[in-house]
Amino acid sequence: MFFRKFACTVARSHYCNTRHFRLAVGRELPISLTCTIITKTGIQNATRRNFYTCDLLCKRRKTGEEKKSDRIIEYSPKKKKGGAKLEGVVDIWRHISVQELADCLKRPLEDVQEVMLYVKGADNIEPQARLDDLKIIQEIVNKCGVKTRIVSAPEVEVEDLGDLGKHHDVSPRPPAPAELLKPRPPVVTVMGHVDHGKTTLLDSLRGAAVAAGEAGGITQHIGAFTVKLSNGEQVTFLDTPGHAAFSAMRARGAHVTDIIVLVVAAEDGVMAQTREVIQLALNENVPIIVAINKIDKPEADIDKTKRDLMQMGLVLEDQGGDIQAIPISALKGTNLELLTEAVSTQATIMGLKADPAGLIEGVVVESKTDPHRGKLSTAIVTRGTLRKGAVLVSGLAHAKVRGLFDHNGKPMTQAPPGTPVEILGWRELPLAGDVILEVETEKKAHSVLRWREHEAKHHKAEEAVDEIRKKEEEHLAKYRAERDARRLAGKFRMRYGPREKENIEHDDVPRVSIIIKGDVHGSVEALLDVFDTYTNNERCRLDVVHYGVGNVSEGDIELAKAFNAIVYGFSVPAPTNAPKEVTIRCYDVIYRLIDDLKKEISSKLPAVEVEEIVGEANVLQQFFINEGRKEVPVAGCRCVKGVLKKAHKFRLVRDDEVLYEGQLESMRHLKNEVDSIKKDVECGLRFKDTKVVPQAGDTIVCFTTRMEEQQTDWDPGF
Ligand SMILES: Nc1nc2c(ncn2[C@@H]2O[C@H](COP(=O)(O)OP(=O)(O)OP(=O)(O)O)[C@@H](O)[C@H]2O)c(=O)[nH]1
Ligand SMILES: [Mg+2]
Repeated sequence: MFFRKFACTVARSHYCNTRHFRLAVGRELPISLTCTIITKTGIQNATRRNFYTCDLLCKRRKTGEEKKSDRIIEYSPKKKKGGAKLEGVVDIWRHISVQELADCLKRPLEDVQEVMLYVKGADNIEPQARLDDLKIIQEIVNKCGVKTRIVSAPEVEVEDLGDLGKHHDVSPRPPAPAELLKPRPPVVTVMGHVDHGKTTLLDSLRGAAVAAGEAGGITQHIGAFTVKLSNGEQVTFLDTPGHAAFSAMRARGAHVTDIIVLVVAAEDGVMAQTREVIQLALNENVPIIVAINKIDKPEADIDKTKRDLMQMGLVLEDQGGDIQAIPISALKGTNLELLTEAVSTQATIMGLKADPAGLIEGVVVESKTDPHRGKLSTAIVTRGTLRKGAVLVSGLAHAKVRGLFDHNGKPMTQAPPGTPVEILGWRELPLAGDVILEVETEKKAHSVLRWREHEAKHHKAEEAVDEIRKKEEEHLAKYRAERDARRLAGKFRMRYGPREKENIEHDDVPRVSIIIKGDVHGSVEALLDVFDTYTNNERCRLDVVHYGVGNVSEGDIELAKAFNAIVYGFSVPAPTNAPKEVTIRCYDVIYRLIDDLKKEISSKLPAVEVEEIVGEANVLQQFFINEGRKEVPVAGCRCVKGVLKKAHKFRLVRDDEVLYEGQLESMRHLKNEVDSIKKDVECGLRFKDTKVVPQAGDTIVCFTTRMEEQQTDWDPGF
């Protein structure tokens, strides 16, 4: 019985190990017998083979004395690692912090940190340091004499984090005491309608020629630079685009500025974007100085421009108000000194000062990814003095400043308040318009970002819940209304069979999928704003699969392949090694990109049948002719417009109602069958359908049809 059991055990385990051998020896069984039993009990050959080839069989034979001695089989219990007995269990999770681990273990933090010194890989013993490796966490806990249980990270209560947030987020410092404030250069934003001469004005002020080199002759980026005026004062100027597509950039310009110089071309007067700027200035409560430009042009009308401005609610100095309007010629340099004087005076009146000490504060004007230098942002420092090595936080991005540059790309050692500066060293790309705050250490920056990410996630989750609730309510209301309507109509009944699909994913609506890559954040934002004006999704869907700042990457190309999307690059170079099956189109001018997209959308629209009227005839008389045994009706007509062609289609109209549309059977002039009838010529027309009986007074229209490509009616507003 025992042998049978033993053999079965061996068979079940499908291998022969030391323990079985020991068992056999322990029971004083000869190995050969064990094998016989195994054979009898029908163990597979493979098992037997294993049994015979077991390494223990190769041991030397026992001596007679050895055989006589009692053999004791010892099953030694598994050795415990570390030797210490583990008591109790604590829950651990991946990314647990050292402090959280100490709390779970109910041990002082110092104890845990001391234990960590003896654990390989647990190098960072800072209380907030996160432990990513579960094995290391287990080892720490075991070394503390406790067993572990792996659980998922507990949900962090928002209420708890509310308190934590006070320590983990940063906010601008309270206003500095008056004695610490020092005068700073004014930030002046030049704004106005497209082509009214903003960039030319700034070029004249700083002796540059930016306007001449702009793609498409329009400004498409917000630019920030310092200009030293002839009186020695420094002014920070921001140049903004005037094209309709860049309203977000203009709004940002108006937000960060102290003074707005509104450029209005004297030949055009107040235009759409002039109005937009005036509204922005009024909303942001920013003082305006008007520069009436292009006065050198013969068609310039300064008085009309002033009247236009008055109508917009600007009370100019001439009319007893406080807004200065200076007629200038940016191109010829006329009256530019008067304009700069006005800017200086306005800045002096405003008494612009800032605290140049302490942690810096600033605003991102623009941000971009440079293929060689990495992530960069142009910012204006509003408080403190920015130097290399500063740790900055902006939205969900942070930087350790590696370099500061002015608008010409020259390195700067420091950037005091009111200075525009290009910052190098961002780990993530900050968003244009976001506030920049300096923090003491990188550790602090990380904790701020973690907090903000958590806040953002929480906010998003809340929004999603609201959205879901709203959708649910809408759906329920719709369902109830439909159900009540069915009940009223007596159609309330059980429905059988599979339920109809509510969402048809692959509908027949044509689709244009696109990926957008732009040089700076502002231009991508401007493009997305333009796409928002597209509303014709029921005729052709416009799908923005992905967008981002920087050059077209391999990832973008892969995505384009997957979604069958077109990659549009804006002010970025086209990649040289792109596969042929992916369409990549790069543009430097926004309206050219949009025109191309419009063409693409139009090409997806199905062609429509277009009718072209060739000629028209009046029916003068109805008569019948005999054809075989049948009497068929014939219309005696006169062609009154164009020409009638037998091969084309004909339409019989009576009292504005179409009675028939189709081909002719016969077209006769006098007795002859003809192919066409000219204007003022009489003829007899017989339709193919003999049931159609024309009457005197009817109109017969001859027309052709052709398929014509449709054009999208998308109007992006420019
Ligand atoms: N005659 C004359 N032409 C001017 C003057 N100022 C600008 N221009 C011309 O107007 C055109 C547009 O000038 P820009 O400076 O590019 O205009 P802008 O307002 O910067 O245009 P956007 O930035 O695209 O909105 C250029 O051809 C300039 O040479 C001026 O005072 N007199
Ligand atoms: Mg410009």
